[in-house]
Amino acid sequence: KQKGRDRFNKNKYGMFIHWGLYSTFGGVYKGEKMEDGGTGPRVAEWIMRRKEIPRAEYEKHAKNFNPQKFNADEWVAIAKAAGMKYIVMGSKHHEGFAMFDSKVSDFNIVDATPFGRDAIKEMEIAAKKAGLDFGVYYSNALDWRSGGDSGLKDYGPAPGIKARRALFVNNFDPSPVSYDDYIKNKSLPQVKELLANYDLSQIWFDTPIYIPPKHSMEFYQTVYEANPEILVNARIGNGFGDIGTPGDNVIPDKASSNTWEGIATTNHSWGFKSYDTDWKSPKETLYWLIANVSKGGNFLLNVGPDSDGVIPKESADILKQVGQWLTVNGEA
Ligand code: JFZ
Repeated sequence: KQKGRDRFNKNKYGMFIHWGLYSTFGGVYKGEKMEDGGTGPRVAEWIMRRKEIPRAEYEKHAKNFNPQKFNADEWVAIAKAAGMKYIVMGSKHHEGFAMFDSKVSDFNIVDATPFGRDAIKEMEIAAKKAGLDFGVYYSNALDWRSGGDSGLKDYGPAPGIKARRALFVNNFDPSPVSYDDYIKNKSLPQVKELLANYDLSQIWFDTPIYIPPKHSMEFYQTVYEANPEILVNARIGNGFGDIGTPGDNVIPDKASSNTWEGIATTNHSWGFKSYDTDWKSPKETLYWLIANVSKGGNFLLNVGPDSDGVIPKESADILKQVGQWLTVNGEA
């Protein structure tokens, strides 16, 4: 993996994109915000779990997903102006909705929405055209729509994980399949689709709460066999992975020569949260970038486009101002 690793380490600064069906809610369900009742994280992409929206009800919202202002070249231009060298875009979050053309499940952006376009393909093309590396986030371990019970009953917590994370489970409306069936029939096949149909520099797996080592191993092997230079992050679970993550919005104390990537949000949510206007200033953002990069890591900074397909102007402006600083100081 030396080539992939060298490329990743040289890139240093990237754009994380959280965009999905959850973006149509903007953190509000039936007039109630994330903060009004419920348990679990208050980040907007968690609305299904936090408001305990049944799957049959949740899927109806795909009809509302019609981001007519989405323009991949514009998003890539923002990343470029920010001085970023790569993009990691959400291809399926815990809600189970694929943002790409999937034959494995029709709960996807092409088949289930009036929009009908493959957002991952458009972004892959635009990124490549601009000379940026392109990777995807894929929630392999958690899927509240078709992920069984997230592995809780079948396997229990993965080694080293505390059991109190029961809130990761869709116990409000469990899907009838077993965890093994979900991995075999949806999660792994969709990862194979991504590997076959898109040219990826990395895959960002997530939330290895109950996934057993044998399945983490299967994902690692699947990516490796498709292309050994594609890096996967440590959240593939159970000690596998090429890229370490210190934690969400965490800067490590010490420098390290390992391959790692700090991640942070521009406000307090990954997915679009209509009422969160508490943006990190350009100075604060620059601090995050320098704090991570000076310690030998990469920095992946998130934006949460809205359901029209627009990256909130405030965050785009902040990113561009940081980019200007990089240009003036000869780093971009
Ligand atoms: C996960 C997701 O649940 C969240 O929605 C978002 O996509 C984020 C990037 O990743 O959240 C996590 C996962 C792991 C930790 C914290 C939040 N962790 O290990 O500290």
